[in-house]
Amino acid sequence: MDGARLPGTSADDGDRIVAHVDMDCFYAACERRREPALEDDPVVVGMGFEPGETHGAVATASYEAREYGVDSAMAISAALERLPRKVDAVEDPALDVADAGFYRPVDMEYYESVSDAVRTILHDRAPVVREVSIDEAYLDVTDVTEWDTVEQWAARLKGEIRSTVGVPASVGVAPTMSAAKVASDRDKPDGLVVVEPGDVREFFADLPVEDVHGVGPVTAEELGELGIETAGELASEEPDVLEARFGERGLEIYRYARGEDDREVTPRGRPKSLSRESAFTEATADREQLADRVRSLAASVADRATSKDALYRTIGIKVVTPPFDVNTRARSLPGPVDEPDLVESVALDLLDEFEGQRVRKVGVRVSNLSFAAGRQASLGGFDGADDESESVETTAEGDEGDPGRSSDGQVTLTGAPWADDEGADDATAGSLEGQTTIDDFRG
Ligand code: TTP
Ligand code: MG
Repeated sequence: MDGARLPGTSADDGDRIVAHVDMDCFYAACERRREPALEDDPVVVGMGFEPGETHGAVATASYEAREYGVDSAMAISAALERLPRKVDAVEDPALDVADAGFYRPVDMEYYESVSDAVRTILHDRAPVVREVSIDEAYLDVTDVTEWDTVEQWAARLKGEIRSTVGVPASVGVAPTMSAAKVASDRDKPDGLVVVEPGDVREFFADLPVEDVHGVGPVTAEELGELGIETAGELASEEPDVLEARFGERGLEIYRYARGEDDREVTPRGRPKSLSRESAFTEATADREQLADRVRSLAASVADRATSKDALYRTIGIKVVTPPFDVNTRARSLPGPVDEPDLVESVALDLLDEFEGQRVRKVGVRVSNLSFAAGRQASLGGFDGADDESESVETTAEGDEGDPGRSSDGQVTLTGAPWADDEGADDATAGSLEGQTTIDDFRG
């Protein structure tokens, strides 16, 4: 990948091979699985819908139904205007049966069972799986395939899902989670798109800004007002313009648009690290103000670790100084602990190095996590319900490398900025600073 890199980020994009699997028109595909006669016809699945009725909303529509303009979230009544029911078309000479579809009510229990079957295959085939919704998951497949064989690998995975479970999937493969997600969407249905390391920035360039991770409809509209329509334009905007308009989040979407995404695929409930960070309205060098903020972040992180039964061996801070310099410092302990006081004292100690410097943002992080035996964090289901909050805590590893040793045998780490997974750390900043919104952040 070309373009500027943040200090400490990996120089090699090819580090990880990430696959994103997203099932095609999932609920409709499930309906077809148990009712094969629906195979080539338009199928609409309605939420709050009952056969013969016109109320409810479209949960999903098969690709054939989408050609009639039927799509998720549309009222069933509106969908029926575009695509009448087969049964009605049979009886009404004014309607053409060929231009009519099948309408089915949502049956979550059944879809969950199909999802479970897909999930079993994903876990069989990939060492690291992160389920994000009923029909979507990220896989880290670095250890089971190579860049020059990953296309066949992914094709086999799709084939296995299709032949074993009987539903179609689209797969995107890329060196980052956000590129993999966009790639899986690129050639739907039954798609398979591989974005090789080095091609990520180019792959993003012509995409609409909405495709950039963290950019929802509201942000996209505001970017439009700045004349930014594509990810490529976002990637070449001046970062301070974006920061002035969107705060810290402007820098995040800027990085994502540049293909920079060091989030790591982690199984749900088992984060690699837990972190909290918080921005100041104005950069400050005030020692007490900084220490206060670090104390409250340390308490929050330690609390989080305790509630997850996580023990940590490394405690770190992140200090962002103007203009956008991200500094991380960390210290490793002789063994894993769950000691909130230690998180605070180590974090404050590490902060000392920045005495006198103006700081715009601070963060506290615990990493090198292990989980208390017998009290494992749940790996969760396929429903994605707690994904947002979980991703708040999931930050990239990558700063564990190349440690320098200090005299007392503890390890001091410096290096990579933390990934702000899902941008949700700003939600925390908001709760402390009372000013951040995450209105249009998508998972
Ligand atoms: P999606 O993966 O967004 O959609 P999809 O699988 O139907 O179609 P695509 O081929 O574009 O991936 O969502 C998965 C399921 O979630 C979908 O089948 C139905 C449900 N869903 C809703 O109930 N309401 C919605 O607004 C959306 C978008 C999805
Ligand atoms: Mg889908």
